[in-house]
Parts: sequence; structure tokens; C-alpha cells
Amino acid sequence: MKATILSGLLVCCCVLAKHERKFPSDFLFGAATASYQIEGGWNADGKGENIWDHMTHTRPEVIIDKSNGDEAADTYHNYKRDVEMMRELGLDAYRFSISWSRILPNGLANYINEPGVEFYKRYISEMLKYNITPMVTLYHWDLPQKLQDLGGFANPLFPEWFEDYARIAYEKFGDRVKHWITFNEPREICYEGYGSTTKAPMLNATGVGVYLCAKHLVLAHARAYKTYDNEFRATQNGLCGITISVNWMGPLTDSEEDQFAAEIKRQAEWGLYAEPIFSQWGGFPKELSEIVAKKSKEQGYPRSRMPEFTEEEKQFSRGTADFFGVNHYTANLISANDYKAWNPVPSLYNDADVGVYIPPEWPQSASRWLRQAPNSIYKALTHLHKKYNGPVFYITENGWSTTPDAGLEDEDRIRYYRAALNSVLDALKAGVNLKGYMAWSLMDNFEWMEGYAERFGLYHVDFESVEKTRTPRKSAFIYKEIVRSRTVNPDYEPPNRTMWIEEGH
Ligand code: GBH
Repeated sequence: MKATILSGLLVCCCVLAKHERKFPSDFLFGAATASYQIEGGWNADGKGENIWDHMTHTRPEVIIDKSNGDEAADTYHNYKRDVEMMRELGLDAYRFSISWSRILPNGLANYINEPGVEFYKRYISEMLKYNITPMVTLYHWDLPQKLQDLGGFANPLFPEWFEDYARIAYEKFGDRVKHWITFNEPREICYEGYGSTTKAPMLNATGVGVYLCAKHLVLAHARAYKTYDNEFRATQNGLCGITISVNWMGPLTDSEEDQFAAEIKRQAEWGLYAEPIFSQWGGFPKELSEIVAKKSKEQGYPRSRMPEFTEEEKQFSRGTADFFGVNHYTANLISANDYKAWNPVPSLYNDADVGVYIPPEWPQSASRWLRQAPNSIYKALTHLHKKYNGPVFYITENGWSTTPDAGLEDEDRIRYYRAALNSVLDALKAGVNLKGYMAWSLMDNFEWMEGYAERFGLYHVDFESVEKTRTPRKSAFIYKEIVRSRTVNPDYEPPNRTMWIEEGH
């Protein structure tokens, strides 16, 4: 008798525990891509040149395989197949970006390229036909070249240009798009593009460009948010946020020095962009600003290389996001004294001046920077949740790369996604207000400086074929089952490898 009660209790508890390891039914599961990485049609139907067109055409040698996004996965012509893949996976949502120069070929709002607008209208309609929620990024790195010629993000007029572009996007698509993301990954735009040479426009204005860009980017975001708020929210009733790359930066040891170093690293990586928008006080992160001001002085600059936000600008920028989009891939362990690499003087990382350690036992992807770190989504999200008083989050990217010849049996990607989604469940259980998860990526695409040499897709793309044939990897079947069952079953094996479309999709 006792035994039956006990085992009954046990069954009960297990069911309960299992129940807790479930994603809510309204949780948005999706996948993400970006215009330049998939669209192709680089000069089709009146599209203008952007900074990636310009860079890959004028300096092909900077891309590892000398490739470019001229054709990429040719989504410009294959968008129906893309939506079919979303349906095969049973996705609730799809995150993609609009190419600014497809809509405004010269960047400014005096001339709208209607065929470009029509393309996105068709793409969005096709998703909505099957109940797939579009989540639209306004800027995923492909600035119209004409605006770069004027200095791009370094020009103080940038926020106005961006506001004008955002308004046109809301006008054209806002009746049907309810999730807007202003910028994808400010760090990659500002540090990699302006403060070093690892993204277009490769400006390498180290220690100066990055901060200038950061300030104008934040103001541009705030303007686009306020435009939505003032002119569109009442009739369109959507949300507007920003996506920031938040890899977990934890201390190497518990020492106070390492903990402070990790905080400085977080400020340098994403605090520069998150603090002005999500903190109560606004403006750049305090400790890092102080360090940069002090070093600038020592280096002979008449004022800090990091511009300040005026009180008015602080007030204008804070609180300007309905959600915090997080792109998360990996983690680093931060040391105050050890593992330091050389950095130019001045530069963001010379300013921050900390060491980075990555345990060699963490599994390695095909990308140098990407290793599978333990429970890092939970660590990053619970940290942000506390720091910024429980905002709404979406994970807008998370994924794993393999080599082009790795084939369709991507066990390491499966292992990564399962671990990541368990970490998501831990975060949900801890009370983090996370509303959705977008896998990077729906399909293989142009991986920036790495060309086609690193593959992030749930679907393999045959870039040699005219049709850019898409074929599901094993991970696509695993993700599909996670989306369907709302659980992460570590033992699930797809019974066969044919994709079908579930009823209702
Ligand atoms: C995201 O960036 C992007 O949003 C997306 O477009 C991209 O395809 C995806 O992730 C996968 O990379 O150490 O010099 O080699 C992720 C962020 C990727 C930032 C790699 C740092 C390493 C530069 N980062 N990058 S380097």
C-alpha cells in the first residue's frame, strides 16, 4: 500500500517536473536570417549598392573564399521555398531583415524603389498565409553605400536618415508586421565595422570610431522607436525593440579583480548599447566611460574619445524599447591580469584591458570564436533580467556552425541546440520574461568575412546549383520536433528523413 502511494507520488512529481520543462504554448519558435546573407539579387529591379556590395566588389580578397552575396541563396527568387521550409519546420515566427538600399537605393527617403517594396510585401504575405509571424530587422549591416560615402554611422545626421527609412518601412509594412527590430548587433556594426577591420566598412578608426558610432546608433534607434510610438503604435499596435549580441562574459575566478574585469568587459561588449536604452539613468556605462576619459587625457586628447550623452539625449534614449532582443552564441571567461592579447592604442579593447580565456574543453564549432559553453543562455538572461528590471526578451539568434563538407548528419549542431534550449528552459523557470527563440539560421548563407566557408543552416544550401537547392539537415528534424512537442527530448530520433507539412501550416 505504502509502496503504491509512494510510487504514485513519484509519478506525480515526475509529471510535474516534466511539465515544468515545457515551453509555453504562446512561446514563439522561429528561425532567423538577414537580407545580405540570403537574398542575392544585389542589383535587381533598381536596388542600390550597399556597403557589402561595395566592399566585396572592390576588395574581394578580404572575404576568406573571395565570395560575395551577389546571388547567395537567391531568396529574391526563392522566397516561396523559404516559406515552405518554415512550414515544414512548423515555425511560429520568422526573423528576416529589410535591405535598406533595396527600398531606398540612395539611402535617403526622396526616392522609393517600388519593386523592392513589392518583394517584401510578397514575402510577408506568403508567411501570413500560413500564420507565420514576421519579425523584421530594419538594419542588419547593409548600409546604402551613398550614406557610407557621407561617413555612415559617424555622421551626426545618421539618426535622421534612419528615422526616415524606418518611417517608410512602418508605412509600407506595419499593417502586417508587429515585431520590429531597429538594429542587429550594434557591437558588430560599431566595433567591428568602425573600430576594427572585421566587418564592412573596415574603417579601423580604433578607439574613436566605435564610440562615435555607438552614440549615433543609440540616437537613431531612439528616433525610430519614438516615430513608431508617436505615429504608428495607435493604429498598428506592434512592438519595437533592438537586438544586441550578448555572449556571456563571466569572471575567470571569484576574485574581486576578475569580477570587476568581467563587468568592464560586459560594458565594452554590450553595455555601450544596452545601458543608454535599458538602464534607468541612460547614457554610456559609468566605469568604462571613466576609464576612457582617463586614458584619453593621458594620451593627449583634449576630450574623451567617448562622446557624452547630454541630459536631453539621455532622457530621449532611455526606455525606448518594448523588448530586448538577444543574439547569443557563446561565453568567455574574463581575467584582470592573465590571457591578455595585444590591442592597438587607442582601441576599445586597450581601453577595457582585460584578458579572455576560453576553456579548450568546450566543444568547438567550425567558427573560431564559437564554442559550446555550459548554460550560458541562462547566465546571460538572468543577469540582464536583474540588471534591467525584468524586460521582455526574445532570443533573436542562437546557433552553431559546421564546415561546408560536414554533410547532413550534424550531431554537434543537435547537441548544441538541445543544450541551448535546456538553458532557455532554465531561464524561463527562473522567471525571465522570454517570449521567443529564433534559431540562426533557417538555411546556410553568406557568413560575412567567412564567405560560404562556415555553415549555420538547419537547411543545407547547394550554392553551386542554379536553384540554390535547400535540403534539411538532421538538426532540422530535431528542431521541428522540439517546436511541435514544446519539449527537448534528448532521445528523439526522426523516424525517416522526409519533410512534410503539418496540417494547419
Ligand atoms: C551574428 O553575429 C550575426 O547577426 C549573423 O549575421 C551571423 O551570421 C551569425 O551571428 C553567425 O556568425 O573573432 O574576428 O572572427 C554573431 C557575432 C560573430 C561577432 C563572429 C564576432 C567574430 C569576429 N559575431 N565575430 S572574429
